[in-house]
Amino acid sequence: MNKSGHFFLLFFSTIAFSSLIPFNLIFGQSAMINVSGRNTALLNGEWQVIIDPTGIGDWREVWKEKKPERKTDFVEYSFEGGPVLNVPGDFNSQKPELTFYEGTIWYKKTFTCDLKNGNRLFIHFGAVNYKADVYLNGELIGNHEGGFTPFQFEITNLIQPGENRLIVKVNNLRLKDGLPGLGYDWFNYGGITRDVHLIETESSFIEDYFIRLQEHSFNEVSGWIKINGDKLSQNIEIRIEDLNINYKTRSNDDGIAEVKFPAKPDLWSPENPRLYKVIIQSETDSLSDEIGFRSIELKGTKILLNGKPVFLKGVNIHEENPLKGVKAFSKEDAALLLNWARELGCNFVRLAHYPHNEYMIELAEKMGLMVWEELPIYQHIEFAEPGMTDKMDLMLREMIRRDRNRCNVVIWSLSNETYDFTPGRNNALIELTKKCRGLDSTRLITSVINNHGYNNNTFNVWDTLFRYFDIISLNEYLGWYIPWQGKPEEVKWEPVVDNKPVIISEFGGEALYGSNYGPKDEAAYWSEEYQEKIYKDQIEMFSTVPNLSGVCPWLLVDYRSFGRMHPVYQKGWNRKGLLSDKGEKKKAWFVMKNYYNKK
Ligand code: GCB
Repeated sequence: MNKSGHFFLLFFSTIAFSSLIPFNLIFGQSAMINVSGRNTALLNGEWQVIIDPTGIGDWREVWKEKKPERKTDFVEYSFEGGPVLNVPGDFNSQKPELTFYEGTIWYKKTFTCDLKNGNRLFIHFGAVNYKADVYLNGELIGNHEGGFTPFQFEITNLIQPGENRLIVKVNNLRLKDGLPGLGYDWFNYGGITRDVHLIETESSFIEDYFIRLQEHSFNEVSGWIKINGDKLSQNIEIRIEDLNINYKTRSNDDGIAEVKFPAKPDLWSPENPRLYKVIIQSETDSLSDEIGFRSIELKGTKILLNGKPVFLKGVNIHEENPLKGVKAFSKEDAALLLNWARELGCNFVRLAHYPHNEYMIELAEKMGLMVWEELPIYQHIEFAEPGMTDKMDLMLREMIRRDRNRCNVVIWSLSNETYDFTPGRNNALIELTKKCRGLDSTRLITSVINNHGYNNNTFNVWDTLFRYFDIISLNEYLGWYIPWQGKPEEVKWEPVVDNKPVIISEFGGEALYGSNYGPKDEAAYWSEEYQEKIYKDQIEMFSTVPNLSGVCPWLLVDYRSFGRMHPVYQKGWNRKGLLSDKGEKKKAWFVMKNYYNKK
């Protein structure tokens, strides 16, 4: 089948498929799940690159890799003899001249591939920040927008014997209609930032599944499995040896198999992060996963984990390894960040402000850390820009699809600190919330609010969008951006914030580790004592918050952000970490740890 015919079919079958199935089974254009459990080859390592600050590579058609043919010819670009960059990894930290770079870099990798007759081949990117145009053997095969979610292209009919040339145009320019948009308080690490895999499958394979505890039950597992390919209807078995389960089901003509069977698993929790080896076997494919079973739900103003009230002892984390000053992407990076969180006494982490790499989620699950996962719908997003809601929907589907089988993900957060005066904002977020619930009703949903006032020591949450979410998540910086107006333990709340649980999703202030420059009771000297006092006051204030169900300091460790320009105290780092960028513990760390130990 030729290429255009192939894509037409894919597009057509998606449309036909969606009209046949209920909304909560719409799958979008996203990548297949459980990559590590499949037959893969990694394309990580050194890639040749062309740095293209003016963007002229499109005009020169870099993907064609033209070569001089006559004696008088010359070509003004070449991958040969040029620099190389490591994949996965951000490009900014790999070469000094790329530190501040926002623009295009062309990446090239060659590979050979012996595809078994009748099998299919996909190229899968864990994430590319921000836009990717992917070319194979001189042809554009597709593109993707969004820096934190996976995507793939089928290349079964596009590979050739011998060497194949893969070229990816990566562009990390911030965009007015991007997600996130033009302004954000973290480092815009560009590049092929996560693993790249070739995935070989049978002609029909298990593309996706959702296996979890049935809501409101501890004795039943339910979900579905989706087959992709020419043999959609298949006998499928689910085996969980440790539970003596050998369940049989069958996919229908759309490739969907229903899953429902009794089981009495040990429930996953921070105290007992029990995972079960689950084998899914169809007639043509077999996959293994480690799945945990738990319930997370609301009862009035309480969050219940496995039926019991739980207080979320959290911390905010950006996807950055501060010790190396790089975007975090590896198992080792995940271990560094999550071990710190555990040392602080957390049972919960807010992975801000975009979906982090899979290693973070998987390791957190093994360590017993509940996760808040978030979309990069941040502050001044232009909701009314054409195509914006489609981008948001797609990113939502990509995020949920990748991680819905990870039981430690207990909260989907759809946005952070958007503004009620932005045209289209309320409607867009209300619709997104409905879609999220349609895709996954087994988790709690929130969006972070910081449209509130503070007068006469009274906190007034006037942005009532929270009525649409399960949890009211509030960012407040009393004691840092907003001076206290009375005793912290006497703060009043108006209106009494509904009958929902509240999480203080951000609070804190900046301190430079070891700062000894000026008076300790003045903010302008970034002292550890000033930050420590903010934490002590905040803890006093927590007792005044109605329905408080969790807190999340901003944040675990200092992180790079070029908007933080003070030449003595910041030097391009947001210093709100409880740890310095070298991992040193600031005084506030001990205040927070002590609070969590007693909680
Ligand atoms: C916020 C944002 C977070 C910022 C933080 C700060 O409200 O949600 O992304 O980085 O404040 O440090 O000011």
